[in-house]
Amino acid sequence: MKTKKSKQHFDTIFQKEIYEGLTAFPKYISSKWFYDKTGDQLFQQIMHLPEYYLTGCEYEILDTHTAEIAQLFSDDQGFDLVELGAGDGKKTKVLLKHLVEHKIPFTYKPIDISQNALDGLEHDLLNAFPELDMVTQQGTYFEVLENLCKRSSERKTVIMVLGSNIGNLNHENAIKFLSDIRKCMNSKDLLFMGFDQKKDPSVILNAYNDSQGVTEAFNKNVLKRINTSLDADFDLDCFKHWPTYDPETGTTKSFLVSTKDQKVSLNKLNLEISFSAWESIHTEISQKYDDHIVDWLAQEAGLEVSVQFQDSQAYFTDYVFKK
Ligand code: AVI
Repeated sequence: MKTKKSKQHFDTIFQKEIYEGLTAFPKYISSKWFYDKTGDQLFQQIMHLPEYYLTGCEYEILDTHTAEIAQLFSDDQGFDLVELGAGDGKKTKVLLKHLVEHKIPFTYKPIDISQNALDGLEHDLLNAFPELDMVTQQGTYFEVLENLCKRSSERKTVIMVLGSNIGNLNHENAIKFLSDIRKCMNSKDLLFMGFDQKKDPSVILNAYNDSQGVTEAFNKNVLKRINTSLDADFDLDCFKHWPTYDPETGTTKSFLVSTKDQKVSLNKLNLEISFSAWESIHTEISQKYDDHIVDWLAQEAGLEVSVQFQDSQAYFTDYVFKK
């Protein structure tokens, strides 16, 4: 067994990143690896948890301000509604219903990394709205933006990113993500994006530490994924799910904390990792925002906030950005 970073060969980015993260100090794993089939299902469950207010708040925004939002998006020549990370599309459905019922010309273009999610979404939406003009695309944000940049049509495009997905990026990467989007936007295009807001720290902490333990299972699922894909032997019972929230920075961080001295073998990587008792693996950030932070991020990325919509508790804000 090798424990040092000697010349390693990796077959996949997953292997490379898991190797790098678990041999670093302090240890880390990117939350993008949460989303295998089980991870997708657990996240669907999280969105229905009473403590996970984000989904309900954003639904309220879309439901309350549907007509206003539809008006903002509309264009005489019709428009393309590109949704990044569409998932099951539950929240978008209210808006789609309004657009279809009011015969506003548009094409819905949901994009997701998971073909499974897209198939389910297509089936569900075409059942509900047979007249919906819909083109699904499977891919990463990066691939999607590349295609968007290459488009030749002058048709207005509205890019939608719901659910505060941007919160899983640190500020540097969030600015890069926003800049990448801006580079693909024409003058009449809009970006509609959800940002979870700073609020009572206990409300935030509970959202990442639900009483049914679904978020714990979601966090630990990444170890299960490593066990399966990399022939590893993580004992999930010997790690504790530990979310934190820092009200100064607005950053929620999730960790997996080793409850004892232990060694874990990742046979496919020919690697043995040692954990000291109470050593952590940082697995996720879920950034919380206020208007100042969002204005700053937008400015850094060359964007401008034109309108914003908030739920009745001021927990969540959807911002509309233009170039
Ligand atoms: C997808 N993302 C915005 C979720 C969040 O709130 O950071 C993922 C999640 N992690 C734990 N619970 C939900």
